[in-house]
Amino acid sequence: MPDLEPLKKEAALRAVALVESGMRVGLGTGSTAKYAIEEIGRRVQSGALTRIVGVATSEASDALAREVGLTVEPLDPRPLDIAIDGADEIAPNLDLIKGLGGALLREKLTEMQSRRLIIIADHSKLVTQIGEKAPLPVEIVRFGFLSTVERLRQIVPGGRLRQPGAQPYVTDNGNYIYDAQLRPGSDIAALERELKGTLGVVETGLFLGLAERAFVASPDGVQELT
Ligand code: ABF
Repeated sequence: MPDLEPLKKEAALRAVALVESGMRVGLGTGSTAKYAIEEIGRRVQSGALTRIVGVATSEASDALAREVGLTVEPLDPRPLDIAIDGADEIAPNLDLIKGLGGALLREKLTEMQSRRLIIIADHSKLVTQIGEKAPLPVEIVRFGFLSTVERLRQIVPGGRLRQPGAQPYVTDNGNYIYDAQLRPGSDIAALERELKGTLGVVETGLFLGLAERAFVASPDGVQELT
């Protein structure tokens, strides 16, 4: 398996090229988004980018952004100009599974307020249909979680609650994660509505119709999906 890290970084550079001075930027979570945060930091430190304000999608990306010298502010009602983030599955129409890293709620809250959502990933995330490779993370409140898990099992059987020791077991928001196994080809828009209407469910990792484009790294280079 070739080392995809340089290619993931190249995908991140392609996304960061869209960042302009004065922008409010959503800063994603994960190993690919890390390259984007580091590059934005380099460009701010060199003066190539000025007046950049970051809004982080996790405690980890907040810490990294501050480490590379970025100004970070909490999410407020002002729209973001652009958000750059990774994904766990990318369908041809840019529907996504995100949040296996546990940041799905803050990612969706942030990225729903961004004028542009740019996804960066390696080609292992590409799927023909959502549900082929990755489980769907569903964030649930801790109180009464066993009852919520039973309700979820009626909708998406075969899933399982993340156990102590899993990373992350508890999200930044103090909630638990149920990893649901989807049937490829199922109606994911209907599933999103059903899951979101389930008592105890906070959010799902389905990001449907939100991404503007994706830069996907592969041994053949970086392809741009729109
Ligand atoms: C975040 O980073 C999450 O939505 C997703 O789970 C994860 C992908 O991580 P990586 O880029 O390390 O594969 O975007």
